[in-house]
Amino acid sequence: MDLRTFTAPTMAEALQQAKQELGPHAVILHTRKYQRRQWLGLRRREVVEITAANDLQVPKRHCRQYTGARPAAAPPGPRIGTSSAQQLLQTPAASGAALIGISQEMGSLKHLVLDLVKETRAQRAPQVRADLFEHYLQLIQNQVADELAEEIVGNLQSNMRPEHLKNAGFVREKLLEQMAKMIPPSRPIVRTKSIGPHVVALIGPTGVGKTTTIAKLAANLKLREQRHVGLITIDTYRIAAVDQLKKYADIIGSPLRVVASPEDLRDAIDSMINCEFVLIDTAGRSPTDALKLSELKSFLTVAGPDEVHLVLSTTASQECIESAIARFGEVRVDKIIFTKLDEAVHVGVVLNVIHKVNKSLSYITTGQDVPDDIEIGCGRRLAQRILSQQPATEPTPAVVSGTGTPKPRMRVGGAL
Ligand SMILES: Nc1nc2c(ncn2[C@@H]2O[C@H](COP(=O)(O)OP(=O)(O)OP(=O)(O)O)[C@@H](O)[C@H]2O)c(=O)[nH]1
Ligand SMILES: [Mg+2]
Repeated sequence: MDLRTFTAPTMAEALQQAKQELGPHAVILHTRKYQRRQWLGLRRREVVEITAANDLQVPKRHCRQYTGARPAAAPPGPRIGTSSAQQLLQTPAASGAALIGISQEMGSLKHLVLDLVKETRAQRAPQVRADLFEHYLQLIQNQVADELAEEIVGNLQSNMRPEHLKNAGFVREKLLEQMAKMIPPSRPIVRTKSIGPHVVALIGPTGVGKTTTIAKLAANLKLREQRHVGLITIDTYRIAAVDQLKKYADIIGSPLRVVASPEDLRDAIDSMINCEFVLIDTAGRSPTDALKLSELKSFLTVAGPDEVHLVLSTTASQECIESAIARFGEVRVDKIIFTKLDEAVHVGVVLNVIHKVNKSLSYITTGQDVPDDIEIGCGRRLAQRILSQQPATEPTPAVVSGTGTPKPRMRVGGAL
């Protein structure tokens, strides 16, 4: 075997040399690019190096499908000169080198695009000071709406002395404050009456986490705050839906009533007169299904709940979320619960929506674990999530405004 190394300014020239010297049956074993110093080391030039050999059998790589039969003997690998340069690039070493090249190109393209985005953004937001631009960009990258990000950073600019803008920790703190101010104060469930249950209904699109959130709320109220909690479901469309809540009710030790008509709902609430809280689960409705929404409205009119929380998933687009708020708003929406923050790539959308519709954020949910993955919708913690896109670092407030001692973790979600 004749093994040789060829160097040239380009891959094509190096291949040409290899072909000339080793003949048409040469096989490429390795390729690399490096910088060669010239002019007493002051200048550098890129050089392509190919290691090739003649008279070498390289098994061809090909996709194998399992047929039960032994694979046939591999045919010899491609050779220089037998066909085009494309064939040369199909050898393992050449395709490896090509992949490295492509990934380097992708890396530099990514930087280029990022620089371009920054430049475009800077042009579109000339009022944002250069030393606050990174913060502005961070908000935008976490899907905080452009105008909101400008407002937040603008407030920061006008409320801070220029010498403080260089103190990153201080700026971050002020940024958190500004963002938290954009969110109406959170309003978790609080019972104000002394007789009869405080009735809370959860409504919202399909699959957003209504039933799971009811279970989290009920478990926290019952097990951590020792409150009497009753559960009602009007989701009779699917047997599985009733089963799901029944399992939670059994584990928590709360009564459950399943109702099929608005009149039954009133009876069910009246039968729970000894409960301090009654939580009503509803079937998921498409915001475009006018009939089901009007049916939901009749249930709520009869039930007259103290609070109606609209449950929305953070994983949906802002457009879908806004359309859901508009449609469910026709039924009744007092507060909003955002679910699945653990799955959201960017949580800026929560800030945009809550600020826009000016409803209070009662809770956020952060996973499937009942009862742990729920928090009061605190503006500051939401702001922390947006700035870090990581779990917030400050202690979690009690789920309901009470002061119950936390009970050991209970996992029932996975069992269903
Ligand atoms: N990752 C994550 N999953 C969640 C969260 N909350 C609920 N889920 C999951 O979302 C799925 C749907 O939850 P459900 O509680 O059944 O949703 P729903 O709104 O009651 O659904 P319908 O009654 O069919 O409208 C389940 O797999 C839950 O475990 C959350 O905060 N994070
Ligand atoms: Mg449900």
